[in-house]
Amino acid sequence: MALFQTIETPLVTYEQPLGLFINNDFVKGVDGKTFETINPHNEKPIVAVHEGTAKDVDLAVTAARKALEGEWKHTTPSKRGHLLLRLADLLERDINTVAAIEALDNGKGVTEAKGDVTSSAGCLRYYGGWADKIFGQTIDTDSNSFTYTQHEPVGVCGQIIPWNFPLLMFAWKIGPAVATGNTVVLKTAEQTPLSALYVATLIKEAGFPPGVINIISGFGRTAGAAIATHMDIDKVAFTGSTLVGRQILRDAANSNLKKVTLELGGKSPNIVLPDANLEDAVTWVNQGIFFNHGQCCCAGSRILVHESIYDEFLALFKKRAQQNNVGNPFNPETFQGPQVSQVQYDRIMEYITDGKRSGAKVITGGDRHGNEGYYIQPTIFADVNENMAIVKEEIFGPVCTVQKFRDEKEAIIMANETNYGLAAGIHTTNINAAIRVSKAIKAGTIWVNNYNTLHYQMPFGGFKESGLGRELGSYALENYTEVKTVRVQLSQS
Ligand code: TXE
Repeated sequence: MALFQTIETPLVTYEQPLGLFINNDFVKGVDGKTFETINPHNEKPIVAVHEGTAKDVDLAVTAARKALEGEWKHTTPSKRGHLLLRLADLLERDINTVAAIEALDNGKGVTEAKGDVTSSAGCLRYYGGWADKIFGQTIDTDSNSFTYTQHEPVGVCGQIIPWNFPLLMFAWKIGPAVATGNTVVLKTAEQTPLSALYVATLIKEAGFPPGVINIISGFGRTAGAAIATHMDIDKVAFTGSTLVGRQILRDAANSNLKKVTLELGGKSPNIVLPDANLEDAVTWVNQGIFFNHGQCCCAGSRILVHESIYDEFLALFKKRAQQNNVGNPFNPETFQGPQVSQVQYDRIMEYITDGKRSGAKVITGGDRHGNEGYYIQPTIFADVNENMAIVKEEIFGPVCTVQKFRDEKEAIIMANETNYGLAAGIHTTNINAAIRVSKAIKAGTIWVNNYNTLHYQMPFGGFKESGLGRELGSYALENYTEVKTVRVQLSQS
């Protein structure tokens, strides 16, 4: 099978790389396997890409190790920064192509996809700026010695990303790793391999030395597991399900105790206090659950509303959800496209069926949208209780539950009644209540009077079973550096 193919989209026609990206070259997998990626809008194959397995991961790790010990080691921090800035510029130059690939492969609306490209470029620039601002400390212990710390790259980093934000997750992962002088073997999700392969051409064009960033298309149990268990990978960063996150931690422990960061699932509460500006709250609650078709780890899927405004809120929210533009990703007006895959579609529809069966009331939605593609109606459930699966488990689709609370204390108890702790929202005009409730909620990000407004300058990650460590912001740099302490005994003459 070829290594490139021309693909036509309603927005652009472009050359799609199909190979694995190792040592700045597109190559076939050692086992000669390929797999198809499906267009979720019409359920038809887009193209087949070459599949990486453990042998290809080995080759990529060898390339990454060689780069780490060779040219990359001698690339100055400023130059590393410039390469990231250059890559950001190239991404923006090709925004229409990259956004079209995301719309095609993932199903997100092309306008949202352009937002992802801009945000990815912003993230790469942000970390490009950090590259020459990484420093340690000098520590004065006594007059006979000189002690300092040095922040060194961890080494070869394995990075495993999901399909919900294929490009953005790629940028979040490579940005801090490359800025701090590491090299990378990144595995994309099997549902969405295309955008990262296109960006690989930009990596080469930007001038990154061979082996610094290697990209493997492949499956979790083969290529993913090969990364997690590899003896020559020094760190693994993973975004995905909590189930696989646990496996990665076990794999790291059973192999070479590589460093691990995990960004996992969530069941985040979005609380509307009685004094909230109701129209604004409805807008953000809608954005909180239905943005990216509900396929956000931080989605505000449990909506908690004070009993005094519950009926009014529910009526407004229903109206708002029904206005969400669901349809073809290539329509610039589309807010919600199809779910990413048949598997995800089936999983979400099972939750909807289970919710109905267990007695929850469908306020709006509750069915598929149209008769082709993995489309699901924006769905709101009310009259639920805390034992229902739709209240307890991550659905990862356009489905939420609305519950009543009596007072702030009860809202906090309900909000924390979960094994997850990724995010939460609070809607109120009372600053005291906002800060009081923020302090009481066990979650990594609290959005007050907004939701899902992630930014590359702000750390992001989970309490409890939502993960380990923080991505983004300056906090992410710590994941990618080892601190070395040097103590020098001074001669007295
Ligand atoms: O995730 P997986 P799936 C949640 C969400 C969703 C559910 C299942 O609830 O419904 O997970 O989605 C790779 N070793 N999230 O099945 O399997 C896999 O190839 C190493 C939340 O897609 O966790 C892909 O690259 N890697 C989430 C990545 O892990 C393995 C985003 C994610 O796939 C592996 C996605 C293994 N044994 C899903 N098995 C978030 N936090 O944003 C799989 N992978």
